[in-house]
Amino acid sequence: MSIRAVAAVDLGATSGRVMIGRIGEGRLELELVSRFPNGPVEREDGLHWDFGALYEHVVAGLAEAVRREPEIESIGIDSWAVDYGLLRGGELLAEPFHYRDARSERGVAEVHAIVPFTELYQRNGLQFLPFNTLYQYRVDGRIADADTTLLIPDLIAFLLTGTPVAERTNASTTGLLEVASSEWDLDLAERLGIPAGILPPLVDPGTVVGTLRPALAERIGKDLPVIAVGSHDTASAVVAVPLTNSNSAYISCGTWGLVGLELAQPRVTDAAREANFTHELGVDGRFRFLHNVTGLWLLSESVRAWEAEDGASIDLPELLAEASAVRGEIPLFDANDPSLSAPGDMPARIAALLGEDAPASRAAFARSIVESIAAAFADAVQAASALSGREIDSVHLVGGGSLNRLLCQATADRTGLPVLAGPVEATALGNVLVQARALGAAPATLEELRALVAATHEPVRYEPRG
Ligand code: LRH
Repeated sequence: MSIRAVAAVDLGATSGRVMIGRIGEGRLELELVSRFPNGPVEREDGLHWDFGALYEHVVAGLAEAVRREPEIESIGIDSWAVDYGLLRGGELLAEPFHYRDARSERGVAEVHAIVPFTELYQRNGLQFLPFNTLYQYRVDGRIADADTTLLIPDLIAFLLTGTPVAERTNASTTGLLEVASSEWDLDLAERLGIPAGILPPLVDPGTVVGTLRPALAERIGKDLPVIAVGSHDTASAVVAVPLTNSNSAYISCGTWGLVGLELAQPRVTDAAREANFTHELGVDGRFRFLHNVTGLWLLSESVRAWEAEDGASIDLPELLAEASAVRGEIPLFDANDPSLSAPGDMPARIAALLGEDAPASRAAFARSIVESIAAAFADAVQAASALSGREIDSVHLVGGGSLNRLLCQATADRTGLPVLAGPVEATALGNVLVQARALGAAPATLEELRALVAATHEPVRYEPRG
């Protein structure tokens, strides 16, 4: 067996990266090619993504990847969920909105007036998040002008190849996919005034979307196929959680903390709806039965506010080390409070929730944030266990949060379970694995793929302290 190489584009809400993945001879490795900042940009009509800049970074990163590794055989793209571009005649009609834009609130009220949430949940199995795509579509004035809608990774794949598709794991976050059939719910779309004709054909992870348009093949330096991966970043991350049995919960922790279990069959029950547990589609038709907890967004936005105040950058590891040394009662707040969703002065908004308990020092403040996130993680792990009837005996924590030792230990302490931390780049690894499998360069089952992750990226273990 030889070593095979692919390129993974992984776009998160706070940063994006292009990586080379190498697999074979028992190895699974990533090489970082480029990393670029991402985030909300304020425009006249609300919060958007700077999609033009993002796309340029992707193409430049791919060109650099091929320059470094001419043996690259394919490209896979994943990103955060729910956001989309509208196109007409192959042209983007407007810059995509950011899911944190306030316009979707109106969409929620309008959608629920037509289809009550209990019915929606029965149809799509999705937890309520005010930015689920269907709420955004409902208030998007340009939708009537569009002939196609594409979620962010599909939009990039389209710009690269010219083929419009909807990859299924991410399509499941729109709210327009039936949980029972994993097909578009055209009846629901029609009732909500969303033209069914703009929804592109669904494809499963592992499908070749197309090959690079000639101009892009020239710029990138090679004629390559784009392979659909679990294009929802969380779907790719879950592929690379080194789960060894079904009694482990997972937390994919970056901007968000996605806390839950993998299920073979959906559990669309009243209790799951009331606990706001979702059924996002996973790779190979699995269900990601999970709950969104506001994750490192609380910390990164606080740091951003403090840096603006100081006019200087903050050393995060140093701040976290000081936070670990804080002693005494740590005040907690609800990490999922809706007031913390929009960008802005995060410390002031958290202080408003904490009232007179709000800590005075930044270190104590950071500690409150981390402990509050961990407390919300623990509640969600417990809910996942109760709703599924599974005894949970360990928690895998992957993504950027796995490097945060304070968070990992606090999660172990508050769940009372061992936390197995890492890999930090689970999303990119899942992206690489699904491409490699499609190329015949990786084993067939998710269990075998995860065993390869476990063998090549040994997790760091945190035992709960009494
Ligand atoms: C994480 C994520 C999450 C979604 C949110 C919009 O990056 O994809 O799974 O709920 O972003």
